[in-house]
Amino acid sequence: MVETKRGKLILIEGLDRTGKTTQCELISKRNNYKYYKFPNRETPIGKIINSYLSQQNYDGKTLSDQSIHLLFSSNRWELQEEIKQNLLDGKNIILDRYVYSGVAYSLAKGIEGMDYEWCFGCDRGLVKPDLTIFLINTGNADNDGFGDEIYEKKEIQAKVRQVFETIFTEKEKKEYIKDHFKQLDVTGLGIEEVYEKVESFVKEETNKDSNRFMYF
Ligand code: DGP
Repeated sequence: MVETKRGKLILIEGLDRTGKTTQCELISKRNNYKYYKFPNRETPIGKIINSYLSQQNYDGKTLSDQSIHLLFSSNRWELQEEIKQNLLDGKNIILDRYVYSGVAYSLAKGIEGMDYEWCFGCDRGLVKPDLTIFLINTGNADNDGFGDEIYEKKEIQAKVRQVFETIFTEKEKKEYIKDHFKQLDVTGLGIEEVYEKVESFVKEETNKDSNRFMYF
């Protein structure tokens, strides 16, 4: 019996408004990748997250920082079996945000007791991407293009950015960064220019043999 080659798990991470969703959709459409966006706002937990982000029924007062952190993580766990099964069935997957956003947005709040280990703890055991592409944009330092969601503020984005950088330069394992991580500065680039680079990273990874799953 021929064993099915498992699919690749590729993640695009970055701050708000760096073009992650556009790039994920293009990769999905043009390379036949299955697309998962986190938070997934359609699940029961996702609906609470959406309500928190858009500051409707929940906000920072009615839902504690710890609770919302755990809900974001649960949202990833809700879809974990489905993601793993798709990979085992040989399907390639592109992820729009995942564990690193979970850690970065919560850590940026600077809440006592919510340190890196705490923030990271509930995501331990999730399948780790074969490749993480981190998009940075040094051009959107003002509020242009930000909507009304809870984190879409200049000061918060600046802190999140610092935390992302700390994660990728200090916290994540050096072997992972060397073999499974690419940073891409998209400042001033058009959609197709960014796509060309993202696609080259994706293709390079797709051509590598799939090995055993890695886990956070
Ligand atoms: P998006 O749909 O990609 O625009 O993400 C919605 C917002 O939620 C965005 O400001 C980033 C934030 N976010 C995404 N994932 C997480 C997470 O796991 N934890 C926290 N605290 N925030 C997150």
